[in-house]
Amino acid sequence: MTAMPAPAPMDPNITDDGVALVRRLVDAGQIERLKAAIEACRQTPGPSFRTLSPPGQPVLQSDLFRWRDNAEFRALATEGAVPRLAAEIFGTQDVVLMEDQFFYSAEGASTPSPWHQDHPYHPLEPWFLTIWIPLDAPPAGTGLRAAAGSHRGEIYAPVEFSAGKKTLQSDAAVLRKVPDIDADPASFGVFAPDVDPGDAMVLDSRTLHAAGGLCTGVFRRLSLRYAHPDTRYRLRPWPVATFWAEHHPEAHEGERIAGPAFPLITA
Ligand SMILES: O=C(O)CCC(=O)C(=O)O
Repeated sequence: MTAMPAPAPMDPNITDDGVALVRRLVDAGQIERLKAAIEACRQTPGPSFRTLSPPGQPVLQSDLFRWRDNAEFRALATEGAVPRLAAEIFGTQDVVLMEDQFFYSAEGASTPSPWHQDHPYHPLEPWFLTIWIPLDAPPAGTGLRAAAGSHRGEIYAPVEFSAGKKTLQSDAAVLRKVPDIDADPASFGVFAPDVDPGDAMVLDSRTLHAAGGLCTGVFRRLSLRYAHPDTRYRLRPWPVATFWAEHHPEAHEGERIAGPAFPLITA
């Protein structure tokens, strides 16, 4: 068994700040293949595909779980630098692949991904990781923004992203609403670095973040989510993402999530 290398130095730091920036995680050749993979997936939408923007507007679209039928997404999610980064952060040899998700903003799209935490969409504990990777240079002001340190605070209600078919199981209000971070970004310690295609922003699932906005060109990006191997179901009294009912309708409190739907990857 080979020892895990020490985590790469990161600034800010995922443990202290709940967000970190990693430069040049994905190379130019893989970026081009992933752009083609997004186009192929848009032509063959899966069950989780959504047009998030209102009808009649330049689109913001998203799909999840395409690692299952697309070789390029599978390679990114299960081999090489991305799962290795997740394993380094967890200090483990294996990680659970939860999901891959792409976001496609057409030129002229203006629908944002609103401020939210990834944690409350998932009936899981403990926290997990999102690795967000732009494939195009983000048009001005549309890159990922994260409220540093917010992973140590309250868990807020999940926010419905979609103007059409819903992504949440209901709109029951059980948790408090996300505060208006854009009204006073400095007081929330918002971290919004300039990023290049292939860089990665790494988020603790409890960190408040937002992205998107008016896109002066096509803007494609990916989020890969990984959990610690010992992650368990924690059934929620609030609505979670609709896909949980499809993937594991009989989940039991305390059961490990690693299994065929959420594979254990050796990084
Ligand atoms: O890129 C985006 O628009 C949103 C990404 C995001 O918030 C996420 O994957 O949780």
